[in-house]
Amino acid sequence: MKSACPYCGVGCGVAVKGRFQPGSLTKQPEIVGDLSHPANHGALCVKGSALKESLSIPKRLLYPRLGNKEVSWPDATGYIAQKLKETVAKHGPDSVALYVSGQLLTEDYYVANKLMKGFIGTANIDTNSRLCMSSAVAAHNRAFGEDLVPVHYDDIATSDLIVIVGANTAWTHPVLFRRIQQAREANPDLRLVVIDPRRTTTAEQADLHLPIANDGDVLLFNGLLRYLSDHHALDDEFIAMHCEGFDSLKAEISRDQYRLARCAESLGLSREQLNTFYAMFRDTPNTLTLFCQGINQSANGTDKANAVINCHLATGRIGKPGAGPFSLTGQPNAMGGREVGGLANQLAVHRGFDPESVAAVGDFWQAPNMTTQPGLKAVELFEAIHQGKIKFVWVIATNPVVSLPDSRKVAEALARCECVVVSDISPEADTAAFADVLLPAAGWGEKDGMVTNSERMISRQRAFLSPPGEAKADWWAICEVAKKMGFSGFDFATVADVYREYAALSRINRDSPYLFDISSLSSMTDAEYADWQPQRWPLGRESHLFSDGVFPTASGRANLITVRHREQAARPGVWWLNTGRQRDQWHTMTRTGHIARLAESETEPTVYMHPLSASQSQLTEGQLVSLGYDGNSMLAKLAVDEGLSSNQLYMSMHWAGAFGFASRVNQMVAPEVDPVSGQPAFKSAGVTLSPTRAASYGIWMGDQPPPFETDFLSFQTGDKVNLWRFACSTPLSKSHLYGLTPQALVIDDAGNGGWTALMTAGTRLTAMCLVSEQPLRSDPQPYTALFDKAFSVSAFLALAMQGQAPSKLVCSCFRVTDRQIMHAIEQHGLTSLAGLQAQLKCGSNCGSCLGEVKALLKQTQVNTEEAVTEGEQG
Ligand SMILES: Nc1nc2c(c(=O)[nH]1)N[C@H]1C(S)=C(S)[C@@H](COP(=O)(O)OP(=O)(O)OC[C@H]3O[C@@H](n4cnc5c(=O)[nH]c(N)nc54)[C@H](O)[C@@H]3O)O[C@H]1N2
Ligand SMILES: Nc1nc2c(c(=O)[nH]1)N[C@H]1C(S)=C(S)[C@@H](COP(=O)(O)OP(=O)(O)OC[C@H]3O[C@@H](n4cnc5c(=O)[nH]c(N)nc54)[C@H](O)[C@@H]3O)O[C@H]1N2
Ligand code: SF4
Ligand SMILES: [Mo]
Repeated sequence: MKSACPYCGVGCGVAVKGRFQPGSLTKQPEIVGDLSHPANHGALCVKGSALKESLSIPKRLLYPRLGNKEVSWPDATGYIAQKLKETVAKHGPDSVALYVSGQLLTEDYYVANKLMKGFIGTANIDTNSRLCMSSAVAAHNRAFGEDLVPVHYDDIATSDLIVIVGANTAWTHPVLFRRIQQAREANPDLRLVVIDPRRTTTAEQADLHLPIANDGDVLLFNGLLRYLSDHHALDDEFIAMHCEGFDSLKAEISRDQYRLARCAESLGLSREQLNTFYAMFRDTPNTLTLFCQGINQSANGTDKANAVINCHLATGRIGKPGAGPFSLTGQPNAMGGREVGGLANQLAVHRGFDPESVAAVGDFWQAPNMTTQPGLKAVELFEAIHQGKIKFVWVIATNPVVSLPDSRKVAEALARCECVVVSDISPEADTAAFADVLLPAAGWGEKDGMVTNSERMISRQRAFLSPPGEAKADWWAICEVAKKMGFSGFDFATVADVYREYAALSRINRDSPYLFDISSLSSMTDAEYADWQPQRWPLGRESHLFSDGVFPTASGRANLITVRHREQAARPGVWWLNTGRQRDQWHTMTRTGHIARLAESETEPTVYMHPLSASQSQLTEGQLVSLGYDGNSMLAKLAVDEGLSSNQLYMSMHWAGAFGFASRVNQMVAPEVDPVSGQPAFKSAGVTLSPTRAASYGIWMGDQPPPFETDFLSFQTGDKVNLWRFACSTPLSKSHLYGLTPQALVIDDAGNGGWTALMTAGTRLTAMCLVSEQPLRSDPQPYTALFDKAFSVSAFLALAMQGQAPSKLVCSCFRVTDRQIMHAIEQHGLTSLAGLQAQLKCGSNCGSCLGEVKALLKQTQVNTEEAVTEGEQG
């Protein structure tokens, strides 16, 4: 059976082989890449390769809950409907809200939007796409008149210059990155430029990396436009025939700040670096510019995206094979959600709130309470909850207590809210703790529906498992509530019915400038829906959007938007905290945190800084530090990363729930948003950082958490035994541990003043605790093998004697560490990737780690060459 991966916006197809039996996921069936899917041609990244394991999450929500009681679905939906009606009757429709997700299927999204905007009569439905794509959406709307991505994945193969700006594609859209690497192999002229203030894995693999200052993007692209203009490299004819707004933009870029030399200085680049990029762009008509959260998640994210689009419009590099601005979508159905109008400021089928659109959509829905105004955007929406203006909120398929900025305040808002409903698959999602009503959702593999990926390819997710307990599809739950509220128009018998209605609605765009029209699918039969093969819309059209130079604006011309770079105010005493993703985790970890091989690449909440900054601040790797923002603090472990600039810190967004406990990074991120899109500036938080004295550092391994109080705690899933990393501000003493676990055997480690406690039952080791006054440098992983067999102290001592130097997981698919790679290279004198892969297989499955593997090979070669040269000299 064919389906689509539920993680990123690449939208890879998967093939499910064999039959799944509920409760026996370890048996035969396999989930592999779908060779016939146009997005991935069979490839999967490390997260996609772990989909089977992701299905067995430790705790599933199985029954609806009201307070602490399990209730039936009719009782739960009846209660929600009643609450909604009462609240609307008492306080008006704007006192209720839905907060949904780019991980919903199109049909879920459609009915949620219809219920709120047409029937309850409020546009207070926003989505986590606000945190993700809304700046790109706003920029597309401003430039093109409609939220459209004009690029196809196939363009990668015909491009000669790929610019990746504000994206760590090798980690976040790995299968697409692999396609880029394949194109580079096939076309030696294809160059890759990466623009990112961090030297990421993606940047390391580029021909040119521009480590620009934070939020320097508008300056960089306005500077590019200025350069192109000065070098007569603009497409005057395209501008004259197909664009508006050039005069104003031209006046802007004539300002002195956009001269190359000034740009380079402000961006922290050399003139040569900047000139190299500008000249490459000038000389390469087939240019693609890929962008993601380094652009979108910014206080000027919409301007940044328009600065990129301007350069493509002004050079006519749009609507053609191999050229165009390419906004990468984050979530699997962020694009589908934009199409149905899941954002509070969109209506449906790409329409806004102009009277004509409101009337057209309202007529189609036969809506009794059609809303005429945009609703509150995510950050404002939770602010309104905090202020008590919104008294009912239903959160579906997103975890805002972790993922919204200023997350403590979000938690406070939910705690105050009169009625909070949460639909999730996991009872352990942080937001679930605030629910008055918890609804068990059917998850990936258990439900059917459509998704649209980054290149507008519509694919089917298919059910191949029955949902556990009473979990139900989200669209069904929403329709049940709508029906119980007395609304007609939600009586869908199947999910295909929902899709057909949605497709039919898009017919209102037929004789309008809007291009989104999938109405030919409204007559799809059930069998056709079941057999749906991936298709890109506009359906049946191979040529690119805008290939005719016509844009869906009133004039038919695209808008060049005049955007201005503004120097940032200095933030003395404050570190710049950049946040984003790790290769092996998905968002708030509810679906990937329990997979041991994915948990190994970042094992605890970690804040990274440049090694020189660390030594200047007298900080050492592995020590506990405290970040501070707005009177709050948060603990994390310090690690060094040479890819960061001296004032920059980096932390991943993932740590949450039972993995990161108190260390959730968004407690440290101010709720600053882009004024146009409302998207939060997650990439430029300002924090203080100070060392925190820990008297004991340790790792507890066992089935149960450590039985003592800790001041810092994080959890890592292991496959032999689980690991808790901790730190205590008062020393953890041996006698204290004896008191708690009298059967402990304690062995001193004379080397570092630490000790190890071993807890046994019969011949089995049940728990082990490594403790030190200093940050632990040893790798606990080898010790986990002790839990696998009959225990002997000598086995422990043998491992301890070897000294377990820290190592880092490089290849998650085959679980190969950097130490193993270095060892293999040295042991066997390997010089090639093929030779290394013959030994260890690293990087031979999903390829996400190839950059790191190659870097290690190169590093050892450099070391060897140095040794040889030194030898020769000597
Ligand atoms: N492994 C993994 N993959 C994922 C996800 C996941 O959770 N895990 N989530 C998916 C989702 S929803 C999304 S939205 C995407 C996000 O995909 P990406 O946007 O590629 O990922 P991020 O790590 O958020 O950030 C991208 C980069 O922006 C850089 N950046 C920060 N500030 C600036 C700036 O001012 N200018 C520029 N040019 N760059 C800057 C950061 O250093 C970072 O490397 O990933 C998707 N894929
Ligand atoms: N600091 C910082 N914060 C960020 C970002 C950043 O880069 N830095 N990135 C932002 C971005 S781009 C994004 S997209 C967000 C993501 O943030 P969230 O959307 O909050 O993260 P997820 O963990 O994906 O949350 C999805 C939830 O839905 C549940 N779920 C899974 N499947 C289903 C289902 O079928 N139905 C239902 N009802 N529930 C389901 C999961 O268990 C989980 O609790 O984070 C944003 N926050
Ligand atoms: S790149 Fe990875 S996470 Fe993204 S859709 Fe493909 S397999 Fe899934
Ligand atoms: Mo996202």
